[in-house]
Amino acid sequence: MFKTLSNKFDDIKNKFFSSGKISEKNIQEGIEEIEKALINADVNFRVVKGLVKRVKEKAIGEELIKSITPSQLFIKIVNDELVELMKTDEQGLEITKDFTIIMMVGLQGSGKTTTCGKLARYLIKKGHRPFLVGADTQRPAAIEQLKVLGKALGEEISQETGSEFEVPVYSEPQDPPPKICKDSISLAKENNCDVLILDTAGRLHIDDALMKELLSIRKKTKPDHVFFVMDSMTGQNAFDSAKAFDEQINIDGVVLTKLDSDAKGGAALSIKEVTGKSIKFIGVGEKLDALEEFHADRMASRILGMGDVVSLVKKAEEVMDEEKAEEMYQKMVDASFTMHDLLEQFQMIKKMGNLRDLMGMLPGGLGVQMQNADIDESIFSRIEAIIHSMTPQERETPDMINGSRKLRMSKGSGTKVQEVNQLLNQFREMRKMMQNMSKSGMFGNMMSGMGMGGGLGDLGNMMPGLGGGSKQRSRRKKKKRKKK
Ligand SMILES: Nc1nc2c(ncn2[C@@H]2O[C@H](COP(=O)(O)OP(=O)(O)O)[C@@H](O)[C@H]2O)c(=O)[nH]1
Ligand SMILES: [Mg+2]
Repeated sequence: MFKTLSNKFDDIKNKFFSSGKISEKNIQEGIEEIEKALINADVNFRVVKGLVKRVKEKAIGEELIKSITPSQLFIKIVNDELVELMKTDEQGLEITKDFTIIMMVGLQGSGKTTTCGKLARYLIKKGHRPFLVGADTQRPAAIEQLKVLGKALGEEISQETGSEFEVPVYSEPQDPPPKICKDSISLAKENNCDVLILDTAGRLHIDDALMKELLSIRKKTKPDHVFFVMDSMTGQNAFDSAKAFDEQINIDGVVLTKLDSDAKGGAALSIKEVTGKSIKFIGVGEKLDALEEFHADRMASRILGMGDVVSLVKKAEEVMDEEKAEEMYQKMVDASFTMHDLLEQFQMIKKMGNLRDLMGMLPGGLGVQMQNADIDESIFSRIEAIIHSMTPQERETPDMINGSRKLRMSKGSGTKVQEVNQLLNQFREMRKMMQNMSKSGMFGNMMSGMGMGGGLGDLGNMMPGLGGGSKQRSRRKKKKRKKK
């Protein structure tokens, strides 16, 4: 995501703004480079002009505050402008009514059907019961696709909660789409669902028949939200379709898909300015969990190559319950963290999904580096196997593990003795680090600590859960303080 831009911004930062000093000439040249970078990344021309002008005014006009380095200030100015460009009033989707109707529209292949499934998952996680409606009778496969998504989602949730969960998918391919949608309202209510998600047909180009159909669906169902699903890779044409859809059926937000495969990122920066509509969600993969609420500030720091620490923390929080986090935190502070806890951490990380994606969110070059560095995911299973081959006592006090015990573990886990050694060494190092950190009160910096791969060894880089925990704790502490 945004490889072109973030690489370029990295170059610019190094070339012009790496030293503490900054001159008007630096600024001028840096800004010109930024302008080129944005144009190359397919950011709308008008948007680039506006941004460059504002950055220039601010950079030249601004008192370069002494407390931070001028170059940091410059980066901050650019960052703030990027945020301003993409800023939205509200993030994600807050359901406030007893019954809510969401309608998805967009060109064929933009990702409507997939997004319906993802959105259903997002809403279930927030405690809602979605009802999916296949109103794309143009392509019979589209209804089947929606059914497959609904079934997979139902299975995922059932497995997670241990009780039967179903995501109803309704369609009646013989009926006209507006009737299907209209009929689905009472069906959804009968099924005790509180959110209706309408998956409509798309075309390769805007056409009158489609617009008529969509308008009729809109009239018959009076949706609370109409989301335009837009493929981020389609470039400038996508804006014209967004505008056309808006003029004819009135959209109130955009879901920008396929950002995972869009190296340029121009669309994310231009949509708001060009169409006046905010991005609500972004699609970052084909799977059901690959949907994120859109946050302008996080997106800006991704683009500037500062990683996306906040997203990572959130993801960690999602899989880690608060009590567990508290417990882990205490253990780290007392340095009573054991191999057993490490195993639990691993299981949590696994739940967070693909390691490579997670690495991409780490700040600085490191994340990208790790992402490119062919992460061997099997290392998790091997470490787990080693820990499993330990006795409970050994897990509690790894220091007792001697040569013959190591040999037994390596045999039991099917790994090399070197690997056992490596794990024990890294674990020791990590514990030492935790002790030092808790002594110096540095736990707040744990998240950035994840970036310090060198010190923590591979383990450090694999333990985002820990950072999530300490962050959560400090936030809760703040809340408590507020109450007092
Ligand atoms: N990589 C990636 N692929 C996506 C994303 N969203 C959708 N797709 C893929 O894009 C293709 C078209 O999606 P679909 O939902 O059928 O589009 P529709 O015609 O608008 O309903 C499918 O192959 C999806 O798997 C995304 O965020 N990332
Ligand atoms: Mg579809």
